[in-house]
Parts: sequence; C-alpha cells; structure tokens
Amino acid sequence: SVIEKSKRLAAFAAVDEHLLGEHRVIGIGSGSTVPYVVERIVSQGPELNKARVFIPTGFQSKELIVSSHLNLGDVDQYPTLDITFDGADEVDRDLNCIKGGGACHLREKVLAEAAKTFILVADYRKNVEFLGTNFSQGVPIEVVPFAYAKVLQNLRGTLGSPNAVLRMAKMKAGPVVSDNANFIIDAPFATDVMKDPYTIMARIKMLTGVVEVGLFCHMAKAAYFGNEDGSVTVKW
Ligand code: DER
Repeated sequence: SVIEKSKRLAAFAAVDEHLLGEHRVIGIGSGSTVPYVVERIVSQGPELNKARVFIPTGFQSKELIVSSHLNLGDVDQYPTLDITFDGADEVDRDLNCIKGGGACHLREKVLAEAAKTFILVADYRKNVEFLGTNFSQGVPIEVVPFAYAKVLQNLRGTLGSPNAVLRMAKMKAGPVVSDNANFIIDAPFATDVMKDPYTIMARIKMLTGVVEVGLFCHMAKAAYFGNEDGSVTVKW
C-alpha cells in the first residue's frame, strides 16, 4: 500500500543518513514502521552488525531484533545508546511528538532519552503542524492500575480532558496491559492545549500514579516522513 511504501521510504532514508559505522549500541522502537528500519540495518551486512548490539523497547521490538538475527542487548548493560530509531503517532513542526499508539511509550521514552541521537520515522499521515490534527484518540498515558480511576477523574476534571478513557483491549476482555503491567489512558485535549505540548505533558506527569506520558518534547534530532509521491520529507 502507499502508506507501507511511505513507511519504508522514511525508514531507509533515516538509516542511510544517520546510522554510521561507528555506531555500536542501537535502540529499536515499536510499531509497524521500525521493521523497515531493521530491514535496512540488516542490509548493511553482517560485518558491521556483528559489532553492534540492539536494545528493544518492548516485546514486539525484542522479537523483531531476535528474528532478524541481530545481537540483543539490555538497557541495564547499555544505559547510554549511540542512536535510537522509533516511530510516532504524530510529529509537529518543532519535532514534538505523540507516541504510545502501541502502548510502548514508557520504554520508548527511556531509550529516546538514553540515546545521543533520537530519530523518528513515519508515514506522511504523522507529519502535522500541531499535535492532535490527525491523531484524535488523545495523549497515551501509562498509569499504575491502582491509580487509574483517580488519574482518569483528574484528567476529566481539572486537566481538561472530559473524553479521557481507559484503553480497552480488542482481543482480550478488559483493558490493554503494557509490557510493564500497567494500564493506558487516552486523553484528548483541545487544539490550543496541544500547541504547547510540554506544558500539558508536565501537568499530566505530576499526577500521582502516572508512570509516563506519550508526549516526547524536544527529544528528536530529526524526523523522516515518506510521502505518497515517493519523496521523503525531513524535519530537524
Ligand atoms: O506506540 C508508539 O509510540 C509507536 O512508535 C507507534 O505509535 C508508531 O506506530 P507506527 O509506526 O505503527 O505508525
């Protein structure tokens, strides 16, 4: 499909441009775009890759590394990474992004922060001026199950997200459970609130019981978007 082609375009361009021979410790994000990142890394050949170690951002990411026969490492062993590649749900003009559509944003943010360079790869739907333009389900928030009702009440009340909801699973009765055994809340905010993502991120993060917020502000060095016409847009 056009969307899959655009994901591949973005991933290939990003790897070709940013993954250097001397890069040894590489963070691999989650979602449906990062498999193309791994495909391009594998194509750099066994010589380069046997000297590298790849750090996953969750179950899916780990499976991808293992099935691609790349060296699997742990963030415990490598608390600092050379570069992390990850997808996004939306990226605004300042490279702030919404992440967590796949309920993996806690470990993703750990590896995004731990990397000297953090690169985003996405299809054209994610390339927006302001957050919330296309991705309308809201800001993903990982919460400890014990606190979810209280956090939900705060979001719907003082935080100004009346439509905040607990993310329910599709193939399982009950809520989505993250790789860290927590729940996810999706909290939509008004357009003007999303024009200052850092402020709302900080306010959400302060709620007791919130583990991590799916707003990544001032973290990415560059974002690559594949376009429908086969071109690539880079924001930095
Ligand atoms: O959950 C996440 O943050 C993922 O990176 C995800 O949002 C990106 O998804 P996609 O690459 O499948 O669009």
